[in-house]
Amino acid sequence: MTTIFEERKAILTARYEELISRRNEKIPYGNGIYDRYKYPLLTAEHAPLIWKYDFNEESNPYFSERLGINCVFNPGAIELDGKFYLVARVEGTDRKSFFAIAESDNGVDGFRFWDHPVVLPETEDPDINVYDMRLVRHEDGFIYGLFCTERKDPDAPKGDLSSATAKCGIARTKDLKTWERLADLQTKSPQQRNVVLHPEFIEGKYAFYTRPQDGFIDAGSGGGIAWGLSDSIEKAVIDEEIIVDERQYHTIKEVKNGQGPAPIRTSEGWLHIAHGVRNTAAGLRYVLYAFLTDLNDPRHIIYSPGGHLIAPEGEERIGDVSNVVFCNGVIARDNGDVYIYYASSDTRIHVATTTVDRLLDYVKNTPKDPLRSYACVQQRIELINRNLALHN
Ligand code: M1P
Repeated sequence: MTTIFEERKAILTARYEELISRRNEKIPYGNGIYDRYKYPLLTAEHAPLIWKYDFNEESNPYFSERLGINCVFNPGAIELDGKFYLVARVEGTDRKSFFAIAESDNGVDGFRFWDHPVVLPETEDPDINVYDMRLVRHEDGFIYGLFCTERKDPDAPKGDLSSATAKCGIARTKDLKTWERLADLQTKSPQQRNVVLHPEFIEGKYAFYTRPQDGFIDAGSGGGIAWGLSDSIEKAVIDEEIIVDERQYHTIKEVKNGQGPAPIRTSEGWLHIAHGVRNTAAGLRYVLYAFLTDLNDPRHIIYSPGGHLIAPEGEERIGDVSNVVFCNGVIARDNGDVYIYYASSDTRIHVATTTVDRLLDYVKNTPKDPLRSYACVQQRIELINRNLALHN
């Protein structure tokens, strides 16, 4: 007679394999800028069963979950030897996040997690939570992972169990398997999230995109995406942060913004993907946007299209933190193909595919945000009139 353990194990294993081997489908008739796909690439269901279940029938006769996974989101991304790797933020049902690597041959489906999550060494001041790793292959020869390290605020009044501090943690690797932890980034700003390492030295120094913020959630007086240089990466210190991309009233980035992955080097400039946040009666809304900076001076914006590049759509709009898309991973291949890995509503991971040429066309030819309704109408009328003139 088949036991409950055997039956459940067989069914769940078969369902898992079916999910992992499901082919993805490009959704036809996109917006011309990028293509979306039918299925998310990674969800909590993609976590290997050996992460969650005790496979010993004696200690787990009902084949019950022992260590649940809540969601899988906000991945860093890198291509190594022709394979696509995501370092996903995996959140257990205990609310703690950790990093885990999933790999795929084609970047749009077949992502399978490695057996073991990343073992990220701690500093002397242990992280309580780590998340949102940006992977960067730096010209110094290392692959760096910059991430948010969160700890309880030591100055919080007694009884306040929510106040936290966010800093940028730094680790490096050559193979994604063994990680060396370096000192957390030091800046003058009280808190940092969304810190990204620029892939090249600038003036012989390590260059960082930062996001100064006054509090854990609020950017407060932090003006937007900033930039700073450090002599060292082992003990990185930024003395001065200058604003690269400012937050603005009544735009998609009124409340906050943050650099996404490290920018892509193109013949016409550094291509950036970032997130912008506005407030609504239903809470914060996170969208992605793009801009181009000068090849020789990556802190100087040369094209800044108005509006969002990607906003949450359909099921993407719903999840643990609804109405959010967030991107901290992109892969730009030598042939010009670009894979934008984004997460929706802090719950699951998707991909949008495009090319460097299409993105350059987008950033160069999409009008800037004119910042006023009247000016927006003028902008649209110009487009309409140019189109009508073509038919007369
Ligand atoms: O919940 C939405 C996002 O919130 C934070 O981003 P930001 O610092 O820009 O507000 C991050 O915690 C991110 O992980 C999360 O997806």
